Amino acid sequence: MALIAPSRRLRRTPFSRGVEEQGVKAYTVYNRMLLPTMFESIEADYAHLKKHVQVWDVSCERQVQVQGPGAAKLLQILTPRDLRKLQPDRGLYVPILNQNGGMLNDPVLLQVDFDTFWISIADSDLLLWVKALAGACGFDVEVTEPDVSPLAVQGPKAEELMARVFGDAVCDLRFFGAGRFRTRNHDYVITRSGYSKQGGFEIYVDGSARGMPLWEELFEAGKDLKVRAGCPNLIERIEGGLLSYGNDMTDENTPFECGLGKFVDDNQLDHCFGGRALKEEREAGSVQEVRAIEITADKLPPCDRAWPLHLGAAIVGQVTSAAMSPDFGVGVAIGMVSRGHWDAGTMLEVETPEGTFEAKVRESFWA
Ligand code: THG
Repeated sequence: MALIAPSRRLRRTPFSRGVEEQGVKAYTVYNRMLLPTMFESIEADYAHLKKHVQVWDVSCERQVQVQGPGAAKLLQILTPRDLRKLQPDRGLYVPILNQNGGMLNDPVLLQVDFDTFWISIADSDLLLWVKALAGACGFDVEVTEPDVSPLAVQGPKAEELMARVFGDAVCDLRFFGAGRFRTRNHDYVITRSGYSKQGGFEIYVDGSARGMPLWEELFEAGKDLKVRAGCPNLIERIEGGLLSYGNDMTDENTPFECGLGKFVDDNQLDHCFGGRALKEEREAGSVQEVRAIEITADKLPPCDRAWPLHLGAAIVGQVTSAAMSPDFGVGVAIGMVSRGHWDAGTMLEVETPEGTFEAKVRESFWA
């Protein structure tokens, strides 16, 4: 593929210099910002992530800050998840829906102060939607994009590295737990979360000027742990069933179709965007659902368009992300499959630009 031309529109991050010093080989664009996708190779990055610890520049997970007396009320109409579960010491994964119940984003929500919240967004312009809603409905809030850039520390040795920099107490965080931890005279919001299944943390770096010093501190502390710069890994996240907004779901899909029904609370459906559509879908059942798909192939092209799933002449779904898995020895994929064809074990065929392959619907890749 041709290069993507750098420009001011394609925002650099507080860590871009460090990422480039460590030899980033490919970037994608996410929220109009640079997101590394490869250092050594996707396969080598994958093997390292599963064994050691990596530091990821995920600044592109921009924060939509909602602050003010009306913040909690505004947030509750944005999502069908019951936000009474939200507390300063715990983040929540929250679907955000349009009027039809279509997914607008699938962010992580944090309460960083009494009336201050950060929505850590996936790749869609949620800032505009929240600003417009707040303004049009007269909520007493300010909606901004603060100078906050998440830095993820992921992999089996993430605890060891984080404890060295932030102290042992950081290891007491539970999954999606949040707290403030100090290094070099500054308290950072840190959560036990991140876009991998290898375990790890996310540091919300407030203030771009703190970026490179913290980056260097982490690499200095982790030398003997073989710490490397890394990034969300295509193979690992497909194996782990982590969905990618814009790839595996769009505003054409509901949270039920995306397997995110456990983040929909029925008692919220009268009060949030998309609630009515979700009630109807609960009654009628979904017409398609996201599934893990195993592909029998030796080689797969990049999945940069939807690949139709066939059962004979009929199209019964599409594959939306795919890669060859070194550990499983097959192609691993995520797709949407029509009702009647989504049971684990169902055999289909997937049509890629480089050939048609056998595709098997699976419960997941780890169970
Ligand atoms: N961290 C932060 N912000 C983010 C992401 C992140 N913004 C963009 C994107 N990732 C949002 N999407 C996801 C998708 C999955 C998860 C988090 C964010 C995730 N899911 C858990 C899982 O599937 O195992 C389940 C979460 C739960 O059970 O509550 O972690 O990664 N800051």
